[in-house]
Amino acid sequence: PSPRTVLLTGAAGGLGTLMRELLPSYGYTLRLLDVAPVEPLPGRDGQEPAEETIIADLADRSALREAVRGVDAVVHLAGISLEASFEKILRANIEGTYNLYEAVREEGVRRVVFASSNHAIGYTPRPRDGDPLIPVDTPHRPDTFYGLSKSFGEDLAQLYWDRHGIETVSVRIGSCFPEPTTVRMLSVWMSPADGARLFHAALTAEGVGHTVVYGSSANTRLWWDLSSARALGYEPQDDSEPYAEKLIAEQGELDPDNPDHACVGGHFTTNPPIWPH
Ligand code: NAI
Ligand code: 15L
Repeated sequence: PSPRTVLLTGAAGGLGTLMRELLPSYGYTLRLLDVAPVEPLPGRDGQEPAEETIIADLADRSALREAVRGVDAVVHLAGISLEASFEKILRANIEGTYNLYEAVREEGVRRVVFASSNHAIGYTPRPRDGDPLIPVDTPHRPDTFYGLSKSFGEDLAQLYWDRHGIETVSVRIGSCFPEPTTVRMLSVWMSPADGARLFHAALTAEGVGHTVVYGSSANTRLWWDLSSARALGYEPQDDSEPYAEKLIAEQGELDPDNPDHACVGGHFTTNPPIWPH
């Protein structure tokens, strides 16, 4: 049976807020978890019952057990989403994801959708004209401690499948924001609507074991191979190309001699943005 009740971790964040808006139309009832306050969605104040919300840190294992109790699946977005000290990444992303999988195992939840990132393979050279798309089994080449934590999360998911039979789709998300704002994002952008399509496919496809997919729209300038995502039933509907002319006029084409533009991870490989908290 397809999952109906889904725990959405990281619900107060950017992607969490977008998925909170979009996933219910696929028939899911969401339970929300974040360490930060989860605000009412704009325009919905008092109009309908708010989703069940749990304010808890991923370090709190008893809160995680309660949060996953009775859900059909987890969409795991919570964590540090930029570069930070190893100690911070260790606590939130590495131990935090381990704590979540332990709660999932203990409570018998069958499936997780894990928000991995392109930064798990960030030092992979970006394809130039005529190069093949980057395959999903390309080796991990994390560009930051942040990217390293996503490599860890993918391996953890593999372990929990092989040892405990817990299914995961690890989605190496490119950039999921309302619109692409850089020339790099023309290649890696995932529209929020395609993000919801992909998460829905990842929640409902049968027999996924541990499957790794790239998360992006059907961009004309795509860098990676979406075939494992399409095999789940994902049919992206969007393409960043309508934004290309304006962005290239403002920023120029990606410069082959600029190290910021050499690899998939972009400026994460040279000067990563730091988590502000
Ligand atoms: P975000 O930074 O806006 O949201 C992350 C949320 O996780 C925040 O609300 C934060 O309070 C929560 N969080 C952080 N540490 C926590 C902890 N210890 N316990 C409980 N909650 C905690 O990030 P965004 O953009 O929404 O990304 C969501 C997820 O998707 C992250 O795991 C990120 O690494 C991943 N991702 C996002 C991409 C994007 O384009 N938005 C690209 C690739 C990966
Ligand atoms: C990520 O993993 C970040 O969480 C997100 O904020 C973006 O920077 C994205 O990668 C990207 O590569 O654009």
